[in-house]
Amino acid sequence: MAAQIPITDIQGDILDRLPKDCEHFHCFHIKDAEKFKGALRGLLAPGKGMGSVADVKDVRDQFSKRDKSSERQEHSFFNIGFSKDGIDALGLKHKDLHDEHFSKGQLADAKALGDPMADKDTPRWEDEFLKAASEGIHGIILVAGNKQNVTQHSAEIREALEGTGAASFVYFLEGDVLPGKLRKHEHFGWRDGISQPFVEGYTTEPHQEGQTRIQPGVLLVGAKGDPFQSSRPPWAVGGSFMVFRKLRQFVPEFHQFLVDKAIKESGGVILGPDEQVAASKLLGSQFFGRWESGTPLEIHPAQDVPMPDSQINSFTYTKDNTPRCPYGAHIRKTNPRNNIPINLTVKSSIVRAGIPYGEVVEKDKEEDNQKKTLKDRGLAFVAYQSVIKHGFIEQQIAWANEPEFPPHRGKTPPGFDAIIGQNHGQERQGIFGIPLPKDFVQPRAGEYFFAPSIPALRKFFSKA
Ligand code: N7H
Repeated sequence: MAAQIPITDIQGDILDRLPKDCEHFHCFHIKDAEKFKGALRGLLAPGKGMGSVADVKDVRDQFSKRDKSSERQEHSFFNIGFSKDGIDALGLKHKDLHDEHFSKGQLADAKALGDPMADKDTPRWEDEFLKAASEGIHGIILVAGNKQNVTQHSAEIREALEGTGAASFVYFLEGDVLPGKLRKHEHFGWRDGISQPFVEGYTTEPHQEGQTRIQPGVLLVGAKGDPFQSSRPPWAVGGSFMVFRKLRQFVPEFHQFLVDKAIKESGGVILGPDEQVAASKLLGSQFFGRWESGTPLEIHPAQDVPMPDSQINSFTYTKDNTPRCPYGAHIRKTNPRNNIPINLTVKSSIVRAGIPYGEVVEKDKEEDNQKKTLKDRGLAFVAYQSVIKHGFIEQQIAWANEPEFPPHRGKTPPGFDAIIGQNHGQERQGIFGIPLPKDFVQPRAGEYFFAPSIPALRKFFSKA
């Protein structure tokens, strides 16, 4: 039996997410493989900020012990992943990973993912990213932590790679946690990043009843539970596939849609302003399966009763004709828990490590008044898994985009996932058969990367 991969060897974003107030995503193109390997070896030296799972744990332990009145501790870590072309550019063979989606790349998958298309082969992604993709995206560097440190750390890393002629930087995205009361929430206003799988041998917080319990090989290539454990090349062991997607959110339109719908669903009864807010919040929460505070509808279906984090993930689904949490709610679609045989839920689990990007919609300012998105904002979505087909692809195509999923009781099918379900930009039905006139989330960029273990980065991806 393979020994457990030590936490000092695994890149930190994969299991427990790099601690982040701010995160820079730098996509790069390798110009000179030998120079790149030399520069990367330098970046892997102690003190240069490569963050392992062990480093993340230390920072989190310090956070929890610190005097709450003091400033947040300054830190910054970086992690790195390679695309199929990047792996080949360094003299390894991406085909040895035996991952069909990684070998295709995300651009080629966009149509099957349901993305709106500009023509038969090209998704309606942003020009800047499509241009970078045509030049060749070989990898991504994530720099995460406290904003000031991230800015400085990013500049040092860019200098080490660009200044030496090893690589050029072809695409950049900055994510920032939302300010003030919206911290821990995403742009629609709902709390995010609550539910992650419980990883045997790694997760240190107590297991919550109902939380999906997985073997490490669902996330880590070559670890116990990886379905292709025996056929992975040595340079891949301890790594993970990272799905990166820039998902634009249409916030004023989403909120207006909820208000309009709530008024319509009231059956002609005139609602006062407070009732409108309450009705639209209920409907929005039914779309997510959680209230804005994160409380699951399965536990509190009628009102938002904030719960401690230690209990917020502790539930399974009842399979009734009139369920407490709609079958088509985002969290029931993407983690159906006991709604399907548990081995299937386990197999398709992912760790999500995204961060919002763009400014919040300000109340009573232009976008809020016009109920129209004028600025680019959304989620820099990041997910880790050992087999892309089992994780992200299953969740997006077979679950979110499949109106009959999950198995349900009652006459109305679950519908498309109202948050991320896609039908090439065409109208589709969400929960309760409600027609969704617009995609409130639209993909703008994306690629698949492989984030190797830290020893593999030293031995196979870099040299002195
Ligand atoms: Fe989703 N959101 O911030 O509004 N997501 N998600 N997601 N998502 C979840 O449980 C959101 C996206 C999953 O274990 C919550 O942490 C937004 C994609 C999974 O019970 C909220 C976008 C995929 C879960 C959001 C987006 C997933 C989950 C509830 C796009 C996969 C855990 C908080 C802009 C293909 C479910 C929480 C569980 C939860 C939001 C995208 C997957 C609020 C805005 C593309 C597995």
